[in-house]
Amino acid sequence: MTASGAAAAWTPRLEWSRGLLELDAPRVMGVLNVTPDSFSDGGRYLDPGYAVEHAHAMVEEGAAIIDVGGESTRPGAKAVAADEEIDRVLPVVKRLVKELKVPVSVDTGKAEVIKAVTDAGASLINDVYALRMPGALDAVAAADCAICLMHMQGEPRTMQSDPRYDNVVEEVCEFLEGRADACVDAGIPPDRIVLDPGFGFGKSLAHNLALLRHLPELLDLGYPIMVGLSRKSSIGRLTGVETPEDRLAGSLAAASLAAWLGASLVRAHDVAATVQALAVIHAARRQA
Ligand code: HH2
Repeated sequence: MTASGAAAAWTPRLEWSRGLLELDAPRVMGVLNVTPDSFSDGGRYLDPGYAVEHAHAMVEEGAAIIDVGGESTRPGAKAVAADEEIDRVLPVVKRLVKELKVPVSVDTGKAEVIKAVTDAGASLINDVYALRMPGALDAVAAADCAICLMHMQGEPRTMQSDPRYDNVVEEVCEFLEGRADACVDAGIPPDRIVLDPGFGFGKSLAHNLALLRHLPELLDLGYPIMVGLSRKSSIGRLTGVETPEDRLAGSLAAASLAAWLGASLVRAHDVAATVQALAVIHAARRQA
């Protein structure tokens, strides 16, 4: 499989008015879930002290951005009210914005949470609903931040019950293009937008594999691409490894393939190992 020519000719970057993330090489977004029920690190970083310590450790390991989540989106997860989500993430975001040398992202789709964390200095909103929740688009347009728009079919509680597409790659591209257009129409500059096909979000294993193989078609939309495959159940199904924490080798293979095909950001739990794998892929891509 060849590295995407489009990606080689174009150097993606992500900007917002107080900052810039150069994406001239694939970067790692470190996952920090301050939730009791996330599928792989749930309950571990509910204490803000542990959460901040883990964020520092991920930055030491080479994370270019830290993504703080206060509500699990795993299939069947329970919804969390906005004020509870704010109570979970805001103390952590405030400390990370002050203490870290890398930008802070928040994984949320709720307008109230977006406003609270961007007022506190979060640089990126990572929204698995792609700004479709009430008020979310306006909240990002009014804030000084970048936005990751992710594709999801259905909603977390039911999304894996029977996902169906006529052509998953075309439909995901169309959806993401539409959401990016909505952002631009709302006044969000295009260089603040990153797109994510949403692996595991209303997708079967076959859908996930098709999206991975066809990642260069998403790149043709003209925005940097982020992927989140780390420890996910599709890696478990392909490898037969049941425990999410034990899926490192499979996660690295998937991250490497995505980076080879042009992904600029890889959302990962195992930062040091992912940074190492992407360094090799980047060197090989430069040669190509
Ligand atoms: N995956 C998860 C959460 N947020 N955001 C983007 N952009 N892309 C993803 O693939 C993605 C995401 C699920 O992983 P995790 O945060 O580890 O689990 P949980 O949702 O259970 O907290």
